[in-house]
Amino acid sequence: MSDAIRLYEFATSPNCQRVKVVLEEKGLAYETVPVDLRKKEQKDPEYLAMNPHGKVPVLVDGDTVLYESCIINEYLEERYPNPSLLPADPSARARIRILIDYGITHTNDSHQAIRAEMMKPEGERDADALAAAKARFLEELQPLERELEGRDYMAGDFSLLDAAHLPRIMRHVQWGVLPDPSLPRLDAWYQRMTARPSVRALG
Ligand SMILES: N[C@@H](CCC(=O)N[C@@H](CS)C(=O)NCC(=O)O)C(=O)O
Repeated sequence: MSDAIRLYEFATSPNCQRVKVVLEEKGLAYETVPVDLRKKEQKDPEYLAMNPHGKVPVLVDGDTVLYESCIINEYLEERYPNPSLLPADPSARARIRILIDYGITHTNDSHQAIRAEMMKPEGERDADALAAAKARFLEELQPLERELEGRDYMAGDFSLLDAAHLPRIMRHVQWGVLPDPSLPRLDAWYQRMTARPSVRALG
């Protein structure tokens, strides 16, 4: 195997896409190693030796073996600071981390409830449960909508914050949950994001 950065991924995994966007934005040379989640390859002993949680992604950079997508992205930012995807000011960085945590952690229950319904065949979905989860999810996106007031990206310039949120938002666009009239700035942001080469590279 070459010395290039390796990303162990399942191509449609949002957690992998989050890292891929950052690798692309930074113009880093990397190769992807497919891990077939359907075959449970993420639970193979050799894979568990890299990530004891048995999940994708894993990033290997020389002797460094990392898991957890947001932590991988922080590593990439520190190891390869140009172009920078975090502002210099520690307060602004902390604010970005709060919003990353908010978007991923605090919208997770409603996201998972929508996902659970969308994974069912259409005729078997619980319409009431789906509607309730959608309403909650849309409401929980309002803080991100507010961040976008007068801004092209969530922290002004494109940052790890946008990369963190893109994959989940993308899923909800595919499911028809988004766009929603209550979140017009988020829709404009999404259009901007999907025009970026790093996002187009996701395929
Ligand atoms: N917090 C982890 C979550 C990773 C995760 O849940 N990955 C999913 C795919 S999106 C996975 O590997 N699922 C397979 C499994 O849990 O067995 C991260 O951000 O990297």
